[in-house]
Amino acid sequence: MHTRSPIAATSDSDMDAVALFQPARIGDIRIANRIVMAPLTRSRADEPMGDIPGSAMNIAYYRQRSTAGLIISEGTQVSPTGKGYMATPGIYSDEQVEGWKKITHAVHEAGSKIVAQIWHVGRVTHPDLIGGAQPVAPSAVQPKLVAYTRNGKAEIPVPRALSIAEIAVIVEEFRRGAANAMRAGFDGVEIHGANGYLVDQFLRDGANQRTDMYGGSIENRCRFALEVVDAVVAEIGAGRVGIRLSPVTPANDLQDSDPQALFGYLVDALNQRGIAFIHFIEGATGGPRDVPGFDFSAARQAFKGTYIANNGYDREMAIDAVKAGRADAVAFGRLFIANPDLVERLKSKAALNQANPRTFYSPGPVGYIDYPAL
Ligand code: 8OZ
Repeated sequence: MHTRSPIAATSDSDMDAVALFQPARIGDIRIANRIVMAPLTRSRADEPMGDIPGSAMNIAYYRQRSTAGLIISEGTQVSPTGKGYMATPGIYSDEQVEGWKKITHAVHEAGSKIVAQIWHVGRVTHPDLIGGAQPVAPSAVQPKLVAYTRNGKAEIPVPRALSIAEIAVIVEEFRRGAANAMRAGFDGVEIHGANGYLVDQFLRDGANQRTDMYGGSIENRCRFALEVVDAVVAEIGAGRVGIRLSPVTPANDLQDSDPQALFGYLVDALNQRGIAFIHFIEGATGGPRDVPGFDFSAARQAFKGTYIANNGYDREMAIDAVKAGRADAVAFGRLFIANPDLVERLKSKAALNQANPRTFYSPGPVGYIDYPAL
């Protein structure tokens, strides 16, 4: 007799029955499986021409990975001063939109979906990366970080605190980034609210020492994030908007005194806005998962939209998380760098290529489009 128990469904013979490999819907976006390619900075845009994506190599890279149910693009800055690394692509100029069009077209042709990660680094940059300007932030609090620029390694300076008028301009830049993303053929956007960049700098009290309506109370520290969300939602609709959050990561020298209260409030506020997804980095970005301070399963229960889980997942963890309902989808970063056909490899339990960190941010095709498929 042939029965289909959940146990049998996880055996290699019947992978299509495993929830991780089944179709789903993220807001208004239909996805072919619940495997998500995480946003990955690769520093291979055309910097001299104006941080433009869409070279043949960029197109090949995304096309190769288009069996993911959803691709989240590398972080794409919403303005020239929102840039924190060499050769990251922007989404503020018409030339950048034209470049992104080639990528979204290739991804759609291959049957996948792609959202743009819209990004402003705030204080995590250096004047050499932003035309000589002083980096901006909620408050003049210097992170202990170095930047890599054309002139080598350099200490990141003290940022300048944004005025209220300047904050409104940046909210509009995010709105324009979302509008440009739709013009470029993306299926939606992910607001980069994680890893110590500008949105996160407003959220967490390690960087936000403001005494106006954007600082102090949790409500005030969430104001910028929610203004960005509201502007983007007004522009493209809540069903195509997500946000990435990292409540407990120490990445980019940012901390908070009470992540549970802060991000608990934020999740409730995002719920009210009906956005499509929250993409949670569970733990320290690219590091340990068991960092105290925030209850991810409570957030999963509280949030009505799609919960995308990320950070250190392997095949078994991902299958189990989706099967048990701890996540709706799972995002993989490093595994997608090294395995263009990750979905097929996870289905067939094939061996995985290992990513080479030395080529994560190096120019050129090596370590970018030359990882072998099965
Ligand atoms: C690694 C290198 C450069 C950027 C992030 C966008 O931490 C990044 C990033 C990661 O979210």
